[in-house]
Amino acid sequence: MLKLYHCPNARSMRSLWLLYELNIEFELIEMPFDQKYTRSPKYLSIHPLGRVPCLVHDDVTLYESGAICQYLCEVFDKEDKLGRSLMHKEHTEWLQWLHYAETIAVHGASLVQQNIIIAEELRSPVVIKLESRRLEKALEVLDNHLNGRDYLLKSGFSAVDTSVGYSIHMGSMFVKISAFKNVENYYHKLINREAFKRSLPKDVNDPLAKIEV
Ligand SMILES: N[C@@H](CCC(=O)N[C@@H](CS)C(=O)NCC(=O)O)C(=O)O
Repeated sequence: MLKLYHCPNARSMRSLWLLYELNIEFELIEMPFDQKYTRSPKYLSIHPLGRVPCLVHDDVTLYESGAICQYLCEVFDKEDKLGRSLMHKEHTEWLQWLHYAETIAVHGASLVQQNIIIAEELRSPVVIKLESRRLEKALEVLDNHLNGRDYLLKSGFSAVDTSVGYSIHMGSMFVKISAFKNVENYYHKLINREAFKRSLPKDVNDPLAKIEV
């Protein structure tokens, strides 16, 4: 049994996108991004912080999107089509980008808090400016890396493109990615993938969206 707990547009989109890229069967538990669901006693008994993503595979429970990415590749991608296992020459580079995805995403998450979640009177223009600048810096490094490359790794598309791709997707709500031409071209390649499109939010009122926590 393979199950993914997911909220639309949240970091769990990384795991969902990757599951679609891997083309394996799984059960999707989609919840609205609402503490009524994410902090329900039932969900807290699965993920003690009540966040997403959370992946349950038989007796394994994982709740870090980076770990989920690595685990899914190790278990379901023995031929290293999307993963780059220990002996692969791109393994260390793959790992670096897997975690760099969070270096970008933490600033996006902070900007979600500042611009959307917290009450207007509690928002800080200084924090917004600082986090936007740090996000841009992280994108600048990525832009330099992508010079002359189609994807993060020379060998082509891999699972770490879903991790970093989601971070750009999130960051693009707050900074202009058109300022980073290589990032912009890369992002457009990623968002045209069928698996990415399938991971985009559906209407949570959709009767197919399964809510059971
Ligand atoms: N480092 C974790 C971060 C998980 C995380 O913070 N997820 C956010 C959504 S992007 C969440 O569930 N927030 C809900 C909350 O904090 O209540 C990962 O990459 O999985």
